[in-house]
Amino acid sequence: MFNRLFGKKKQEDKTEDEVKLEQSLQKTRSGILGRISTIFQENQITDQLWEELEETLIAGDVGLLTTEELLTATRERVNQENIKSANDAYLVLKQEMVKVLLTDEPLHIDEPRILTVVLVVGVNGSGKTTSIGKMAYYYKERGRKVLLGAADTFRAAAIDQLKIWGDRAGVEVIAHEPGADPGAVIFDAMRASQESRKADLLIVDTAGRLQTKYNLMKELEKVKAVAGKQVHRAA
Ligand SMILES: Nc1nc2c(ncn2[C@@H]2O[C@H](COP(=O)(O)OP(=O)(O)OP(=O)(O)O)[C@@H](O)[C@H]2O)c(=O)[nH]1
Ligand SMILES: [Mg+2]
Repeated sequence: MFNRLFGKKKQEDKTEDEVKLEQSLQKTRSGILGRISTIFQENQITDQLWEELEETLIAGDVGLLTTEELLTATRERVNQENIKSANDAYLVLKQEMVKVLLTDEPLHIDEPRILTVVLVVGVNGSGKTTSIGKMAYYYKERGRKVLLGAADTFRAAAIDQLKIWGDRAGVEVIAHEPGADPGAVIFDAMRASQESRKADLLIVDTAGRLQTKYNLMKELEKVKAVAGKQVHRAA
């Protein structure tokens, strides 16, 4: 489709809209999932495909161990299930990726009257704040006393974004100023949950980060430690 739309036209003959669309498609194709999809579109199931996949996963910060796990599991299934088409192999890879993301450990969230803290972490733009808004509404509707903690003090407007979700769900947000120490925010949010607000579910928003950013990961450890000191369980 990409080639059909753009391949035959010279760059200077393209309209402004066509150039914009082409640029957006390039962006998708250059992301890790786009690159993986291209590998499976352009190759048969050969050693070269697996090598390119390995390089792409590692270059995309998936991590050595997880890359090896994914490759081994996908290749084994492709062999065992006698899969011949690269497209089917791609579906197997996707299933194996989902398995890596799923965890066997359930969230211990359904124990009323015990303060449960959910620390929401993840890479930038992965839907943390939106999910917190949905969770706040879901649990409030089910009778929990929910409080939100705005520990994403890094991104401008993150606090306001969480407050909008808090208003929608009808739950209070404990926040400091932008740039404040996230550890201090969670400390106050914990205290408010246990004392003045008597909440039984505290959901804490954090700034998005890649797992490769050492200092930001250290900061999360500290935030988790602050929470862990004061509660029965921090998830
Ligand atoms: N289609 C779809 N879009 C979503 C979903 N969840 C979040 N989004 C959108 O994804 C974008 C990022 O969502 P956020 O909730 O701000 O993500 P975040 O992880 O808090 O982002 P950072 O705080 O910047 O790391 C927003 O435009 C959301 O509307 C979802 O389940 N489906
Ligand atoms: Mg956010």
